[in-house]
Amino acid sequence: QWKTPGSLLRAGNTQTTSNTLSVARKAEMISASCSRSLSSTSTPDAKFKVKRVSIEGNIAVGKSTFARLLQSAGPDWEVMAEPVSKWQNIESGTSKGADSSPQTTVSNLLQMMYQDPQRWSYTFQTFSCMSRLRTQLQPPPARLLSSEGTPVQVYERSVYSDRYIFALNMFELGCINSTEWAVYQDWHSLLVEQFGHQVELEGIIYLTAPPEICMERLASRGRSEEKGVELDYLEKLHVQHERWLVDKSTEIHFEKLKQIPVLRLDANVEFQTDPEVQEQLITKVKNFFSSL
Ligand code: DCM
Ligand code: MG
Repeated sequence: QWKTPGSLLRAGNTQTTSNTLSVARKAEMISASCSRSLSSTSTPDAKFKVKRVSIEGNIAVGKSTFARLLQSAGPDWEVMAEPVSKWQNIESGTSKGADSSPQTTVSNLLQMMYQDPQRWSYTFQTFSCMSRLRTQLQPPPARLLSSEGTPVQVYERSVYSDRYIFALNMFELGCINSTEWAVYQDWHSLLVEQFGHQVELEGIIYLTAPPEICMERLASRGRSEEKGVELDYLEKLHVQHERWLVDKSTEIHFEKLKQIPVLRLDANVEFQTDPEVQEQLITKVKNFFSSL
């Protein structure tokens, strides 16, 4: 029933992008070092009152736009963006992480994954999950730790969607073989068991829109690596989200994750421009956060 791996891409997607150290990457490095130095002044206990919530949803459903809306709406909320620019700029010797000095970019793994999913999906899923974990393990900024209200750290996606949406989907498509899938699950479980408590979620916001709408939004944002993505691929990812977060039929290996409250929000609305829609969404989010 799954299409052959190559079919998630339209033919002829061979365009390459320049691999200079992007502005986004620089901003990421700066904000990473800021949050580290700020948080070193706060009390170690304070971080336990900060709630963690992830925003989940299909490619181009509007997570980043929604995250920016949340960032501007709640002074007690801190949004942590997905480290996509790191996946587009693989550097030589990344082991020192975000605080290392600028290095030469050697490849764009996001592009490699979309151009040759069978060859690169495992590598991509390994790196995206690892870099996400590294980003999310950074302590929340001092502003949140000293907040009087209900401080919430909002993540754009999580190590759980990495595994139960993307990696699983690539395995089901045959782009990750059964050996790679066994290895992936083995290290993923180990990492979550060892570090999971530091990035554990109290809640999930699930943004949903028909795959056709995501397709339109994907086209209009025009990320060059995603040019070949087909509707069929977004439909499969949609089904994976529904299985995990609505039907709850995905087999989950972490007990706490099964119990997590999910706020499902319709993203097929004008939340980018319509202030009324924005206010309604924010109210729902506020109520959800205080219920956690
Ligand atoms: N992505 C992926 N596998 C993951 C996480 C992300 O293939 N585990 C891809 C999907 C998108 C891009 O990275 O092409 C993230 O963009 P967005 O946040 O809009 O979904
Ligand atoms: Mg995004």
